Amino acid sequence: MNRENLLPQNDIHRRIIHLDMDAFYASVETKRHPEYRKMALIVGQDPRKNNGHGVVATCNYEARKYGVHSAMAGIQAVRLVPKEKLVFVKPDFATYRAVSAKIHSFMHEITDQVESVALDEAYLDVTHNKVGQESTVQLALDLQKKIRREVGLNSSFGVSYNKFLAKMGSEYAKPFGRTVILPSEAKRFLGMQKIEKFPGIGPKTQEELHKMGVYTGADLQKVDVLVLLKKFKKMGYFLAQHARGIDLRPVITDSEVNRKSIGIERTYEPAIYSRDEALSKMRNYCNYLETKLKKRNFRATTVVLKLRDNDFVTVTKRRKLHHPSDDQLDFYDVAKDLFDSTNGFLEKGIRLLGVTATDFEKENYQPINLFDY
Ligand code: TTP
Ligand code: MG
Ligand code: MG
Repeated sequence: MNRENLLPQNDIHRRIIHLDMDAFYASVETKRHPEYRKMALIVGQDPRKNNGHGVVATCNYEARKYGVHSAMAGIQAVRLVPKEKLVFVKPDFATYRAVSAKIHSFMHEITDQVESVALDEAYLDVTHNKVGQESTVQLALDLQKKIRREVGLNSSFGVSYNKFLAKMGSEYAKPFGRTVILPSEAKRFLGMQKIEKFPGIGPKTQEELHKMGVYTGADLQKVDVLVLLKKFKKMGYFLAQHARGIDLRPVITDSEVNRKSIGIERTYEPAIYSRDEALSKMRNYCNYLETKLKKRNFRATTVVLKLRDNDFVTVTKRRKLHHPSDDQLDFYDVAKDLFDSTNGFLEKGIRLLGVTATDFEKENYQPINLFDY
């Protein structure tokens, strides 16, 4: 068996931008207080005025030179930075939210396929965009320029064919970074990265990987998929994909979050004539659906299969699950049964294939899941 078959097929046809503001809160504060421009500015309570309490929310790049970083105890920052260079500013979330809203409005001028990850960061799927710009890089540059012009702040972006690579890209050349990772360059780019830079690899996994002699993406690329699966279970599955530049997670728009069903469909040209090929696509879809549902803490009770043949004959078939689920295997079992209960599609050729999970039941507790990232 070719072990690469364990992994989903790569999709290199999307155009994704990840944009992240540089030292976001700190930059907003520097703009408001230009007199602090040359200082090491920390956003957070000043521990010297607060009985030693306080945490660094973020700091400017001047402070980072001294080793200060987000989530560090404020008191430690006081030890690291010379007194005359250090300034603390209390966070002002109302302003950060307002600036964030403005930045988002610029993004929505380009596309509504915007997924906010935090106040200062979002993914944009610009495969189809409102401005009809062919060049993704130009779109990203224009957005970066507009943010700088209109709100006076710097950002960094990554451009690639999936979220994982776009995010790696925006981190890569911070601050004021502009990184483009083409499909042909992905493997080499990832090979160069330390595994600490891979989003989703926590300190424990890093340690385990180091024990296996894995320090870089190139090392990770050499580890057999089965070894990763056995050792890290589901996380290993994602590690193997990421090392190869595979990430099928869609951009989930903020409005979609409230939608009542989640589905994915694709058209095929040439059409699909093989059952195995159709089932393999469906397996990828179900994997997608699981990720999307888990992210929102939803479980579906119904699966819908959609097929269209070369004569544009379309059917949708739906079936209830035995129990509410967010498990791709449950979706796949039902989708496969539904598929096998149709007639004539493979002979005619399938030009559209889709699977939807619907009739949600929201879990009222949030299980801690290491694989949600
Ligand atoms: P980040 O984008 O992680 O950091 P940043 O924008 O300050 O710096 P960078 O140039 O490296 O992107 O986080 C965005 C904002 O979220 C940050 O300005 C402050 C806030 N934040 C916290 O409050 N606590 C944290 O632990 C982190 C990481 C961020
Ligand atoms: Mg940032
Ligand atoms: Mg961020």
